[in-house]
Amino acid sequence: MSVYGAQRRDRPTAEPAPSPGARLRALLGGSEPAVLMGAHDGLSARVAAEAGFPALWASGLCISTALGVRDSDEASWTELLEMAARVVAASGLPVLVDGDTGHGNFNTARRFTARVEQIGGAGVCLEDKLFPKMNSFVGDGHELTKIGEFCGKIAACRDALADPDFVIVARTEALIAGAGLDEALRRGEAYRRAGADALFIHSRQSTVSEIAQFAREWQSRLPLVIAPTTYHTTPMEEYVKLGISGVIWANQSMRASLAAMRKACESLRRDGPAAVEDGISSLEELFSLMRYQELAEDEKRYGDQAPGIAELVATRKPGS
Ligand code: SPV
Ligand code: MG
Repeated sequence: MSVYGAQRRDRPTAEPAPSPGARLRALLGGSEPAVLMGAHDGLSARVAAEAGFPALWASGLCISTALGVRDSDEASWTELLEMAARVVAASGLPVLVDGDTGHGNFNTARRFTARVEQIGGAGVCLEDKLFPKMNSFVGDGHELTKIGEFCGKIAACRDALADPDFVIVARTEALIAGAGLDEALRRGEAYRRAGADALFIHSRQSTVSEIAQFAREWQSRLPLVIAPTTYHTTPMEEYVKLGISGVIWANQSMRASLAAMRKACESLRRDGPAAVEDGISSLEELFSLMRYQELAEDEKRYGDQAPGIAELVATRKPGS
């Protein structure tokens, strides 16, 4: 894949490529849980793709962090979308974009969702909290939106899409808000009926138990997606047993880079560059990840010193 995201030269032309939505849908319909790696910019997206993840989560928390703001609608939705577009383009993978609450009402939600489709996203995830939202791990004041209002958002988003395979994930924060299992189930069912393709059930407990309870009651009415940030010790086999369809490693990449940047900055300030050199990526690694070699090859093909370029320019028909 080129740095431009599209498989410019290596894509066979005979069959149209499946849409990003179709690719994500297929992953969520697989026999094993699909793992969606969290990404927050072009670099983290490329690193995740290189590591072999099949799909990405464009995390609102991590994009906000990368922008230097809090995950409480401090970034505008166009700022978040711009970063999500970088995640899509840099990875070439199906990307589920965190749409938070839809950034307002049904109208902002559908505008955002339509734009996610236009930038090549595979799906959007909307959560049933009030705007402005606060990250689910911060504080206790997580107020839920009315069920009817959230169903209207889902329906409006569905109607704003061109690709029927684009994935709408409804996320209930009922367990985060302390509203209980029955409320979470009631909301999940309403969102299913409103047209959601998958349900994200979120928990911040340190064990998987409330997710397990939910999954047993839910009985695969829609694919279930989870983000095991606090219950991270649960083995993947448990999710297989529970019939979970998607597992999101939402913020580990950002937290890894935060820890590494802090360590490097502290050591550089204290001991100078020689102290960190062995523990950081070489420039060669960076150039290889970003395919600088490809640019050199393109220079030979398209640059003004390229052997046949004068003839090509003289003979090529416009648009060919
Ligand atoms: C995010 O990554 O922005 C999420 C997941 O929404 S969490 O932070 O776990 O709520
Ligand atoms: Mg989020």
